[in-house]
Amino acid sequence: MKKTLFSVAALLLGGCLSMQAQVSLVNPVPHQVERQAGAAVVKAPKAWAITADAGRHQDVVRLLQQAEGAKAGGAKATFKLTIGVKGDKAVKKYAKKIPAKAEGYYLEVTPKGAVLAAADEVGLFWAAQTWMAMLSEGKMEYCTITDYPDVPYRGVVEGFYGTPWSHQARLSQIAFYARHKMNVYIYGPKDDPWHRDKWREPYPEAEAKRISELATYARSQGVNFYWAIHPGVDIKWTEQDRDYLVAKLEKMYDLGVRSFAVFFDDIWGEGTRADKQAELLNYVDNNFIQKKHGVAPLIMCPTEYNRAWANDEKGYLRTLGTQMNQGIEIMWTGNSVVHCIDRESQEWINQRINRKSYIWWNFPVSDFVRDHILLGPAYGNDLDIAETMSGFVSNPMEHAEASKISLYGIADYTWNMPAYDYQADWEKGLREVLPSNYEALRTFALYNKDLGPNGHGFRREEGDELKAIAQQALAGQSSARQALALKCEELGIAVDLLLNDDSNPELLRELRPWLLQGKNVAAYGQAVVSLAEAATKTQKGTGLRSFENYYQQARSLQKQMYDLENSSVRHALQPGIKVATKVLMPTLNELFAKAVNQYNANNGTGLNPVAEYNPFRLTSNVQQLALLPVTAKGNDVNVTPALEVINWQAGGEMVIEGDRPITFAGMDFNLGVPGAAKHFTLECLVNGNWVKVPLLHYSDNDPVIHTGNELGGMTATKLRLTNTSGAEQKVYFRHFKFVKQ
Ligand code: LOG
Repeated sequence: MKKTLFSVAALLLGGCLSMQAQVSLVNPVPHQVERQAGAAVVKAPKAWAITADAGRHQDVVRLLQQAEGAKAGGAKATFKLTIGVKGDKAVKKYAKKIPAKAEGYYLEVTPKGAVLAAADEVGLFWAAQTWMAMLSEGKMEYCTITDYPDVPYRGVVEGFYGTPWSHQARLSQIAFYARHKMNVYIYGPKDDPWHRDKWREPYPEAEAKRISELATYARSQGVNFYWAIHPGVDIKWTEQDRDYLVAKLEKMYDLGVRSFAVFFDDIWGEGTRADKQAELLNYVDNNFIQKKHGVAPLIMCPTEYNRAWANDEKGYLRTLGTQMNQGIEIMWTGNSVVHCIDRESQEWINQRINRKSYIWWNFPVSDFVRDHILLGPAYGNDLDIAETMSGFVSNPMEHAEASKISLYGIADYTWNMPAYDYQADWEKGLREVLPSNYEALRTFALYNKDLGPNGHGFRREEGDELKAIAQQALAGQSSARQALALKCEELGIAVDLLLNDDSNPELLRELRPWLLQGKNVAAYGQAVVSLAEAATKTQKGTGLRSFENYYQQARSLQKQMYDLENSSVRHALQPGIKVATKVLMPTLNELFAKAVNQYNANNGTGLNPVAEYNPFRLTSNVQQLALLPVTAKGNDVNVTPALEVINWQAGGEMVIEGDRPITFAGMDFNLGVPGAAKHFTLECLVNGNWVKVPLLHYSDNDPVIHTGNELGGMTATKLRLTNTSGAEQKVYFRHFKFVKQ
């Protein structure tokens, strides 16, 4: 029955405004937009009346009623909003125009009113989002839109190590996904105890209540809230553990969760067996997922979740592919843990798992590079692979608000792949996250895109726009040096504007350590340029503006950067705070060295030209260790931890070399396994001979490995740790540190 559900005072203020296209405010970019000749952008209606079949999606109706512009009132609104789903009387006339695709919708805006006609209820939800986005600047555009998603499941997996997102952050994320038509949020933070270590135990009341609230809220926003369990660390393939798992899922169901996932990543041992995983998940699928009403298809993350780790001969993936129920989705991170997705790799995996992979994209996650914050665009995935995947979710940073910049791009990419323009999208994302200071955020983000050297070898473009002036500045061109100084000045302005912007306090809180470091970088850049200028002059500078003072200033700023990295603003688990590491900082450091060398040569002085210097180098034939950075801070030397399982082959070694002899004060390291010490041999190269250093655990269940007293005072040029057990060892690389005297 067609019925006016809601009507409000009518005030359609016509009249043409600027020809700015309001559809351009809609993100993801819609598939087809048509504007009739003479179509116009006009003021949005001040109120509208909704016409829909009785009982039509209450959440959509509520959303539209609460939207800005939809003032509650009488029945006189002349601007009609006709909404419905295929089959509804209200939109019968438009049935042919509705795209025959899941979540698709047709939207038409004319002077008389707007029609939102969708293929299904979720599609109607997205139509409402498009309508509201169009109106967000108080204007609307006469047009028709035909739209639908390219990838069926789109969104986010909260799947990182580190501090899980707060409840408030999650609510804000869900609203953000809905606004950008992402329909998936998978809850799987590694450091939620009830997700992983205590997977058998129910949530305590307060946590349970929050999960329940998230599930309810997500449903009201058209987003599937998946709750993921991670039982692989200690699961036994027994009926008892199977029942524990189903009982936990039942509990989550009772809390309102209707979508479920089971993760087996980053484990070794019994839990990694493909046949057993398949058997368990089939059981869950047959006896739980299929038996309940309205539960989404089950998702699993395999142990061999990327090609680099896939052992094709042992056939783990093929076993899942053939034995696991067809309806179960299998996640996949691509050619390695952190990798962009292309057609060739999709073909490789899909034929093994006998279904379309469900992509877990490890960007912008920063749990393996916690000294960086990643504010760059989401790019690098092929644009013609939508039909090769069942889903695409991004694993973000523990900084929820800052992650929205790239998540905005992921929404767009997964909705309309061929039209995805990552650069244009990035600009829009920055605007959405901080409309009050978009330009400042953009400038700051330019210096926070790359990850720096990391164990996964995944890098991002940063500073390409600086490369030409950097090169010219280093070649001695004064105008290029000035251009560099201006860039630094702009960075400094951006930082100050952002530090003074209270419109998005959460974003500011997350960015703060990097903003403070950005300020140091900006000041350092200006000092270094002045130093380089002063080095070319024969006349001594006057007053404070002398070469010597610029030198001291630059040194002081280097120290301030170092101090900040080690101060309380840094994250407890984060070894530093790095900004502009790809192009700007290396350029400034090189410019500094050149200026100092030039000055020394002209004046017979011996000032130290080394700006940033790492006397240690790591080499390894254990593939996963080879790229791990070594950092030296004072007397502490650390190898950056790796998060995944390390397959340390028999005889595999890791060598750390100093550029001069190292006198040790002590060391310890943690391979995550009690008793691992007996499988490894530590040696130091003393006067050309390898000297063995005994290793021990302080207790049977403590994984930390210590060295005996022999190490203290020993002087060596190299340190070597070798797997001498004769077999591959599966370990974690939790920490590795030595202290020199
Ligand atoms: C973990 C993930 C982590 C990410 C990046 C998957 C499937 N699992 O190496 O929790 O956030 O890599 O460090 C992973 O990616 N292990």
